[in-house]
Amino acid sequence: MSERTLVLVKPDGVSRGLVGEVIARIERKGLSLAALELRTVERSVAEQHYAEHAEKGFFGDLLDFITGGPLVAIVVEGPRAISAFRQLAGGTDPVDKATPGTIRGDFGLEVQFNLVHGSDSTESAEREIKIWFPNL
Ligand code: RTP
Ligand code: MG
Repeated sequence: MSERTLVLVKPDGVSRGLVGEVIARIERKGLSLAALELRTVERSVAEQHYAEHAEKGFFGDLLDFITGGPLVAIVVEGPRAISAFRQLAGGTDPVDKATPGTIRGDFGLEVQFNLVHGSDSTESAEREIKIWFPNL
């Protein structure tokens, strides 16, 4: 059964020229792209997207970072797409959690600059796709 997940190549991934690398890994895994857009988002969109972290100490920094430059928002589709992309991304901390062979493990050093986002559940995916692609 096919499902959809919301992927972001965060501003650090875009500025480092890793958009093609991330998309290649998604495609090589066998997943497909259902929508894709390069955009710079307003704070309100980032606040909605990361609402679950509103009380965290890093929330302000996270919003500054996500709104600080263009990012690429992608709807990725395929069998178990949500878990499959989380596996490609690797753990949140690129050094302590993500292993080599994952996007974060191969290209990241700091938890804030961890290159990609992927929805963490079917509920999150549905909620996030509505925020980023309301017409899909
Ligand atoms: P994401 O939502 O971006 O896919 O990442 P995730 O599920 O692996 O991690 P999550 O716990 O949802 O955290 C969201 C993002 O917040 C930033 N973060 N900074 N400074 C810090 O301690 C800290 N902790 C988290 C990261 O960019 C993380 O991806
Ligand atoms: Mg998350």
